[in-house]
Amino acid sequence: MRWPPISSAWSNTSRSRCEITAGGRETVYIALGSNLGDRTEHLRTAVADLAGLPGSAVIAASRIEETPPLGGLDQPRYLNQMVLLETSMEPRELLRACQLIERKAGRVRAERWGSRPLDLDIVRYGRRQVCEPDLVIPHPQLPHRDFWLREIAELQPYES
Ligand code: A4P
Ligand code: MG
Repeated sequence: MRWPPISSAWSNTSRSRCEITAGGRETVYIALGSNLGDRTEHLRTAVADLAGLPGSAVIAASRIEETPPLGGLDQPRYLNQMVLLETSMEPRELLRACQLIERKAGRVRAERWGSRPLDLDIVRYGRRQVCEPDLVIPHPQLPHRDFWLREIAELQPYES
């Protein structure tokens, strides 16, 4: 698939998407979603938690946008956001860390695509492709989620 143009705000830097950066770090897109509780606070805390992961830094973030729930379930609207993380964590290690951050936000896994205080999806991990029962990268929903593509196009440099 073709990627949307990189945001001009950080295309001037030496970084480009999906490259392996200095120190063996990779650039990773992580999608955040929340439709239960204090949605803004869940996203804010999650970005801070991602920034605090070992060997990791949040480089860019999109604005937060409200989206109608996908999946045909009767549930509240979502707040969604995309972040670009630079990390030396391996994909599976990063998945485990994301699941811990979800749990900290009070996430209990119930029905698929059900309401949740926090959902973290690894959308892309460098150029890596992973196809395992519990981890698929790039995320299979990427081509179907307009708001993810829009948020990737709108990434702005992140300052904590
Ligand atoms: N898993 C596999 N690949 C990945 C990956 N790349 N990133 C596995 C993260 N997890 C991955 O996920 C189920 C399993 O997917 C995990 O155990 C992990 O090993 P989950 O988060 O427990 O369940 P889920 O989120 O309900 O399912 P899934 O398939 O991840 O759905 P999505 O794509 O996360 O969609 N509507 C709006 N407007 N905005 C949303 O953000 N999100 C969903 C959930 C539904 N509707 C939405 C939104
Ligand atoms: Mg998910």
